[in-house]
Amino acid sequence: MPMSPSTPDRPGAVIGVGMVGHAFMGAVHAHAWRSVHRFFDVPVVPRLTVLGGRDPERTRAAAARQGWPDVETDWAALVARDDVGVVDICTPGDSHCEIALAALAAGKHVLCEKPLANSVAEAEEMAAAAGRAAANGQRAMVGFNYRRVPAIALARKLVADGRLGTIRQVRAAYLQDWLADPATPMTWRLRRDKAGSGALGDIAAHAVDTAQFILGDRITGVSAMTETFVRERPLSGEPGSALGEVDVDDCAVFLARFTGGAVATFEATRFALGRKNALRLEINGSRGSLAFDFESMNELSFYDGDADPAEAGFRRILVTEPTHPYVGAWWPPGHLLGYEHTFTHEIADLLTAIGERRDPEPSFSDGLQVQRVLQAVQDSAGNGTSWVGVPQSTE
Ligand code: SOE
Repeated sequence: MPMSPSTPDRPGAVIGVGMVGHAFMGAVHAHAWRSVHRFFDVPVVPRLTVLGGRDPERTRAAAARQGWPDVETDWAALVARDDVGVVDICTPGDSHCEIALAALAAGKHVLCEKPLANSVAEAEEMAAAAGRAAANGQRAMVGFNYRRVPAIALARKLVADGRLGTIRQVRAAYLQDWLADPATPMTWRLRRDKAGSGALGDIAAHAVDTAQFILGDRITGVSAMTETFVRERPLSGEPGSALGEVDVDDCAVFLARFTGGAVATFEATRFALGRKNALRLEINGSRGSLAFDFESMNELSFYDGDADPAEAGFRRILVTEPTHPYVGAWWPPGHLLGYEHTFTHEIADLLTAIGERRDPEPSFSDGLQVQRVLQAVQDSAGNGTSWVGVPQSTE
């Protein structure tokens, strides 16, 4: 039976999920929607209802693989369906705003992949629409999944508990290498009209959200540099393919300040040969330090500055105890989690917020704030690294 988005907390409530987009992000989201209620005690059980995609054949094939009973080739038809209570947007950034606004207008809850939009103006519209829809019991969340790595959630707790003292410095880097070869063909991620920006929106956005999440603080300004190393790429993998222009950044490097006084460096690149998905953070406070690398995502290194200097040193915490964030729902200690679990956690948190009738985090307002940081980076890079303030939201 179709469920109204505003009445999700009946015992045994079921909510229909309509997902738009079925490539890498769609596949990992579908995995999470399929399994979340089998591990987490969520107040609303998701029912995979319909998959949206433009190409009928490819969408039907993806639906069969991912477990969707129905498909729509027009996202507007998917959003309008009565049996859809939550719309999950896994498309390139150029369609996030349009789909999210339509879904909110149709009374649905929304989960939208990151970055929230391709521009601050779009993100503002989305945050405003989500704010209005909240009064109708609708929830909107942006998918910054790395917040849901247990080690990252533990890092936030250690900072909040004061174990690091006053935070002074942050070193954040998101390093990948899948574009290092100039022969790698064009993709939508290398087109400004589709993706908004390059490494900046794709992966620096994660580093910004994750650092702000751990510190419980926001960036106030940046000084930035971006570079495009390979300005033309083959349009396809075929020999002799024509070349297309790359009009986004290949790497972004910037300094930042936080409202609480911490200073930070950020680096995002898809040219760091040998680094596959290394989201790295090192945080130094007056009482201790933390270090994390997603390529060893089940570990967090902690240096306790209060320890006897004779015995002090970075201590590797294996974040697999049932008392660690999210871990109790999974396997016994030492039985490691992976990338896909972060999405299951994200969706468990969204369903919990829906059931508890409160705004989920990160909200569309949080997504807008990250978008403002990305814009400040672009403005600064365009002005020869000048300092650019990040407007602080009043929402
Ligand atoms: C590609 O760089 C990508 O898939 C990002 O788009 C994701 O957000 C990140 O989690 C992994 O890398």
